[in-house]
Amino acid sequence: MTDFFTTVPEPVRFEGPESDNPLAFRWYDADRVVGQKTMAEHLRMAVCYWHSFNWPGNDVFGDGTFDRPWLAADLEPMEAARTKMAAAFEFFEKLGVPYFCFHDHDVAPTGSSFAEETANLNELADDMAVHMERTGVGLLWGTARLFGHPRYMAGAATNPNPEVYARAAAQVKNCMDVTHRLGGQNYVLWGGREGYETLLNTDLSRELDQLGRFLNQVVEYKHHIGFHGTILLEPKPQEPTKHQYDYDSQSCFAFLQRYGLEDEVKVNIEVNHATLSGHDFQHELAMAAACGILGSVDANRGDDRLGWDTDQFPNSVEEMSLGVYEILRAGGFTTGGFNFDTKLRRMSIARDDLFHAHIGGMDTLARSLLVAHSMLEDGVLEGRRSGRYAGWETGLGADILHGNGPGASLGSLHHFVGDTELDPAPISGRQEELENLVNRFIERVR
Ligand code: XLS
Ligand code: NI
Ligand code: NI
Repeated sequence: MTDFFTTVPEPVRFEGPESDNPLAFRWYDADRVVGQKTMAEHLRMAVCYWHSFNWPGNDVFGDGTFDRPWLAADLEPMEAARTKMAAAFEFFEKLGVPYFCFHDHDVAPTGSSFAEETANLNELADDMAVHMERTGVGLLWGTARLFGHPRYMAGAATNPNPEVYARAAAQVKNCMDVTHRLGGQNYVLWGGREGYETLLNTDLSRELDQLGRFLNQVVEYKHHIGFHGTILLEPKPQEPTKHQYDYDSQSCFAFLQRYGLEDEVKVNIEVNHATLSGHDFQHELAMAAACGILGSVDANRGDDRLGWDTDQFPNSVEEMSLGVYEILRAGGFTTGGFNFDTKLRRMSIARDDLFHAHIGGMDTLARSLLVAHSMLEDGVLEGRRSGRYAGWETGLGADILHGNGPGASLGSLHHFVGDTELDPAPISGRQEELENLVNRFIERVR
């Protein structure tokens, strides 16, 4: 273990809600059993390599502010990558988080040729395997960075030049191989450049076909190497491009169906991407679950006043409780989990700020799990929901669904309404009462 995070000498421990120790968990008690599983098993939380260890704290107007010595320009790149990795695993281990996630280029320098890029990644993957073995930290997912290099400025799979497609495919193959080798639970594709800046130079129909072809090749390769993880698309409506094809869960589902992949690929829902697409986090999860493609989550939060991906740490128990509720209703995660795709604010430059941020996020999710579980156990919300649709189970509703009796056609329904002088009475949706109920669960959870 290195000693980069010297101000946090001990692993972070659970001390309970009454604790005032800022470096202790107040809600996340990894082994606490909630329903059928422990908190750790339900939440399957991960730290992301990129924002936490690879981002120097720069923004479009200013330079890096963070203390990340391994990012200094004059270091030997492989040595710097090893130092970064040691600090990252020191952090994962002290935080007690079960998983991490990475992009190929976060962990390995790209070098000056494809051969060098491949060799670097494979060599550093060997080092990662050793760290993983030593710490017991697992890989939630790997992904290839297909949006940073200038060659990808006009897209990777959707580039007008097939040579760029080929280069991206080769990079993804490398990254899938490494993800597979490290026991990754999923493989993610976020199409940061798979969209357009202007329709004046874009052939939408071709680009969608290219993206469909690419994803089919990814799925074929997954089966070819016997990777048992899940392939995940990460929806985002825009940023960096004006429009991204994987706009939201519902458009991803339509895309997957069009290219015959709806049983092969799921989605990785990011809170801030949901809000950028004009939806609640809860909506994106519920829609993905309804379409049978709910895979994993990038946990973070946006800022209501800002129209970009601020990637702040989640801190709203209400927002997360509604999200976890949808996940539990759908049966919980299988290969998925909660990855903190989160960035410190640029002024949070102390080394232990990374601990405070993740502890807050993990506690928020743990408390939200307790709320969501208690709402589901109690059954009051589910009872109210199913009660609203009771009419579809028998009689007229069942006849409509199955094409029987008065439900057979528009004509027979016309007769039925005429004969019975049907005049259904509206029933209250009781939204405010339900919202109060959710608040009651939040208040009571312990
Ligand atoms: C960017 C995305 C990115 C993906 C991984 O907005 O959230 O970080 O999660 O490429
Ligand atoms: Ni993300
Ligand atoms: Ni994002």
